[in-house]
Amino acid sequence: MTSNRRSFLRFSALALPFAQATKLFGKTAVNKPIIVSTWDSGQIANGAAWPVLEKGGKALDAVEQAAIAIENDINCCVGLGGNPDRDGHVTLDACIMDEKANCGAVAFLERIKHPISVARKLMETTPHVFLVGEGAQQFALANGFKLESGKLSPDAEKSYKQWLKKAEYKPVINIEHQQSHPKGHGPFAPSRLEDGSFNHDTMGTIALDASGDLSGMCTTSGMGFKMRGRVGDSPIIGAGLFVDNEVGAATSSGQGEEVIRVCGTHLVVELMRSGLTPAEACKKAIERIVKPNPERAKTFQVGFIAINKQGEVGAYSVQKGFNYTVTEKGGKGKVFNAESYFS
Ligand code: SD4
Repeated sequence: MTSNRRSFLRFSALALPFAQATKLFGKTAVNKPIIVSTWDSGQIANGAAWPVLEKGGKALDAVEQAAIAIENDINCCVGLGGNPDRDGHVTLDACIMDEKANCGAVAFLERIKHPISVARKLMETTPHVFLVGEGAQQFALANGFKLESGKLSPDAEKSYKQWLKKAEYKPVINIEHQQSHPKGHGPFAPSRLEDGSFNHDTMGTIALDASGDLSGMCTTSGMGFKMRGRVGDSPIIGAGLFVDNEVGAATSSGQGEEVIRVCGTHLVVELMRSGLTPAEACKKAIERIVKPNPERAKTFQVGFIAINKQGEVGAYSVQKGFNYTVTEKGGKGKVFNAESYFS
């Protein structure tokens, strides 16, 4: 269910924190458990995670369940059903972080269905934080993850064929001439897809559990038709996801390069540490992204969502159209439109 914009504005996260902590007998009541995911497809993620939180389970387990559910779903932008890179391969990026600053990440991972669980395995069984490409795949196989076929989903295959035609990109053939091609190293991942929508729908989820602990995850197939080997913000701790159990958590979706440039989610959490509400922190971080080149910022989308230790939620994006799903008491996910820099 999508809330209409006007009714949302009355409860605008900027005017009033969405899940405002209430004062009870002089004490601030913490709004928990609560889970927030990017986009309205966050309904799928939150729906799978809520049973964990509802039973008093850990935020870490809840966010992993959120990721698994969306990685199982066939959609443009998460999991093996997502759009491929420009050479026709789906490559997955994901990361996870818990309340003790433990974290794990994988990037450029091929033919493994649940990158989030590989990231968690890495976090829990090795001293490392980040594995990429072939090494990440080897680690997954060594830990019992199955090697999938590598076949594109029917939707992704269709979109890829259309994109190939339009971009006039000839994968593999003559790849050695790419540098002298008029397009240089391009074509690059388009900001927008054929239907005009922005080229992303990454799933980021952050949760506060009944014990008051925070965790988060971010999982994506990255920008469709990206250059082979390109990695965005999603698997990078501090860019696509950051959790600090003393302060709050944040995650992002959108054009990853812009988030990496400002260490986006780390910035959001540090702004909350300095006293800003989640909504104010997301807004300030978006302003930092826009500021160096407001004209260029008109061409891309970035959205942040954040939660603090009180269970207050906020979001903000560069362009309108970014929404997010909040699930709390009662377990029914509600979708909200984020305020944006450009209207
Ligand atoms: C990236 N942030 O790779 C991701 C894009 C996205 O669905 O949102 N993908 O830059």
